[in-house]
Amino acid sequence: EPSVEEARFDALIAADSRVEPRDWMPDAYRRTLIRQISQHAHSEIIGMQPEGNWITRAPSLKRKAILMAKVQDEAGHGLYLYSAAQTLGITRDEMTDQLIAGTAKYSSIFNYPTPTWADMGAIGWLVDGAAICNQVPLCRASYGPYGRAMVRICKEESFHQRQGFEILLTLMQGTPAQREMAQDAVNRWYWPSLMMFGPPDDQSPNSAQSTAWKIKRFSNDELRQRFIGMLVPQAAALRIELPDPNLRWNEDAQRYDTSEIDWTEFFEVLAGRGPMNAERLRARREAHEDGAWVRDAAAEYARKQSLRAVA
Ligand code: FAQ
Repeated sequence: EPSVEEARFDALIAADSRVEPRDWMPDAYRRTLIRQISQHAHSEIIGMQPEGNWITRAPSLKRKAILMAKVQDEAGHGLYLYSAAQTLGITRDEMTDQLIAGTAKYSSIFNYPTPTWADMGAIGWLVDGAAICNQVPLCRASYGPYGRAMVRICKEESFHQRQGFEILLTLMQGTPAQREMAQDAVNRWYWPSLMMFGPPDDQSPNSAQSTAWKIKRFSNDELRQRFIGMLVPQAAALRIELPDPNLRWNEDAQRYDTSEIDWTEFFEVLAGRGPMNAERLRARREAHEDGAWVRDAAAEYARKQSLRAVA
């Protein structure tokens, strides 16, 4: 026999209504949301690094201004998401400590290097493209603060994806060396971008419960398929090749056939052994330490303001 609160929670979920911070919720629902939202926030913050790497070397003033705006948007996304997670009872400090200590997960995709300018195009097109496919359904996630944060984030991701596409388009209309650079970047980012959707459905321990709670609306493999379907015509427009010789539409199965994803690589990256994991954490720790004086100054300012309020 469920308690009155539990029955009310179940009814909210069944009615496709929103759960709000002050509503009663099962502990496991709260924990799952803290896990997913904090991982998502960390991804945005760590995700500033691969592109931040090119701000000083963008090929024109206009490209530099666009890239700076994009990287700032990512910081903003991280902040909305940390705020959404805080409504569930975890503090920003706790989340930061977990990230700095290396115990928190963040998206596998940000553990790959960005050796060329074309990587800025491939990240926008593929990484932001995958982020949109995954996050549009999250706008309807059952937890109110998360779903609402997603609405604005998705609008900004759409702009990010267009700017990536446009970088690649410009390169593909350039010299043979520029076309080669664009193709090489897509070759390197394509498979990791497919891994962003998470493990295959039969190896996804959280999916069943998160779907029942209407946090997830589609499975990892369904969203991966939807993403491939979005890429195929765009790749044709770019005249760029997706690096999978077995990629073709299967009319009978009504899905794309693909080569096998290298899940060993995915799990290696999750275990901290991707090409850039150590460097990403090192840079994050250093930035946190370098920012200590800002936090101290802000705390001191708040202390003085509160004294003034009393006086
Ligand atoms: N990387 O049972 P499931 C962006 C973990 S977009 C690392 O299927 P779930 C925008 C998973 O956490 C990127 N870990 O898990 C941007 C779980 O581990 P746990 C961020 C992964 O949660 C663009 C375990 O594997 N987006 O930042 C990954 O039901 C450009 C088992 O997996 C989001 O976070 C992975 N790829 O489904 C920024 C979206 N995949 O926690 C800058 C929100 C799975 O049990 C530049 N998150 N794992 O220890 C989600 O939609 C879900 O959490 C999934 C995973 C779909 C990622």
